Amino acid sequence: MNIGQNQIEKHNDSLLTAHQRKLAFLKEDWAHVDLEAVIQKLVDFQIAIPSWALGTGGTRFGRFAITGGEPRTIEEKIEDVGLLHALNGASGAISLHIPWDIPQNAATLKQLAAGYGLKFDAMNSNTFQDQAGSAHSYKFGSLQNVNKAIRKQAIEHNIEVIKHGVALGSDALTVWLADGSCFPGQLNFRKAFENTLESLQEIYSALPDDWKMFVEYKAFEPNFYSTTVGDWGQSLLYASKLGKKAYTLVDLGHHLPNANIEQIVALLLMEGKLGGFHFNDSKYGDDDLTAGSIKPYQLFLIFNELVEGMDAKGMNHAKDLGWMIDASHNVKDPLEDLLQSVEAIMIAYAQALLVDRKALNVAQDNNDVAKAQEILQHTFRSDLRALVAEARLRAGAALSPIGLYRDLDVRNHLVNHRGKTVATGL
Ligand code: PSV
Ligand code: MN
Ligand code: MN
Repeated sequence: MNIGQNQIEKHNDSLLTAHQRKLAFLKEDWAHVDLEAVIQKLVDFQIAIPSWALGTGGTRFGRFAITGGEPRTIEEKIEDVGLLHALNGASGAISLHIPWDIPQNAATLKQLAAGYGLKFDAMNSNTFQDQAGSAHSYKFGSLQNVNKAIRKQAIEHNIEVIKHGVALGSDALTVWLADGSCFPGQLNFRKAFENTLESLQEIYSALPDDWKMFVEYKAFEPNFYSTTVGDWGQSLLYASKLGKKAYTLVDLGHHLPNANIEQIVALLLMEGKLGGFHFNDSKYGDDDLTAGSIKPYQLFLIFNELVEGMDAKGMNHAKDLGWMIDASHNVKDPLEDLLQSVEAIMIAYAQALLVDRKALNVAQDNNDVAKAQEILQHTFRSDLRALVAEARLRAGAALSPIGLYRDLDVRNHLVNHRGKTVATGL
């Protein structure tokens, strides 16, 4: 299904007067700020959609698929991200997970994606599940495994993923390892680290010069005693030892409860070792809920550090880090959920762009704690949705992406076309 420009224009016309009223109010309220520059930054900002989030998620207790129409092939996954991008103008990339996705004809896929204005974002490898027909099992880890042949299989898989990525025009590999142990004594931590580092070094040496490697960390699950890339310190250690193409990837759901993620982000950025994000939200663990649905203030505080740190280093907000969603949805239409995540991320970014940074610096230098808090909460509590909507309007997208998605009955079109299919993946 394609959403036509005329359908978007008709939708926008019906909402334009109300939108302009809200925007005019914001322009008056923020007259002292260059709002045009802020809107342009919002237009430029793109958030990659993971191919595995386009189908209904589940838990180990079961999966309740939506009414159907889930993508059956990579082509249909690209089509879904194309729909999202047409609706919000901010989802201009897809992130693939191998072998959940098997990109057979890269040139055709590239062409298809380009037709929707999409690029291929970071490629993800999978050494956390055994695949049918593979020689070795990852039951006791992949890159850390005590068995060299198993490590080799995992290394080769990652190199294969890089090759797929090169053919598709991607420029990053995300390595997330389930490696770790479930019981004390199971693993020699030092040897596990050394094996993992050695394996990562082999993968790193297969990385093209203009590629990045993102080392994703996670505190727990599926291993529940130790994880071999368990926190940002361990990820940073691997990334530093690997070299300048290796970075830490922060998945918001991968921390122990109440971790100060914004501080982690600030320090990684300071060290030039922050690679990118997997956005999601959580109440308890790696819940993979809609970004901003539980802790929107945390999301804003993270973006506040990002804007501050990236500006201090003269970095390009849109290009210099990897922005990805990593979410799952057990009870919502995945496409609606993804639209909500992108909206929440854009709002947090807009809020961070509007923080009165000079005043904040002065408050910090004077130890004026109350003032510093006032400054942050002033933008956090400002309703900036019209700014984000204006960015969408200028990008040729919809003022209300979910509104248009529902008005056009997109899900039913997909069901009619694809049937009651359930996507592959988690
Ligand atoms: C692991 O929990 C993770 O966050 C990694 O990024 C995986 O690749 C992804 O989820 C798979 O769902
Ligand atoms: Mn992740
Ligand atoms: Mn995760």
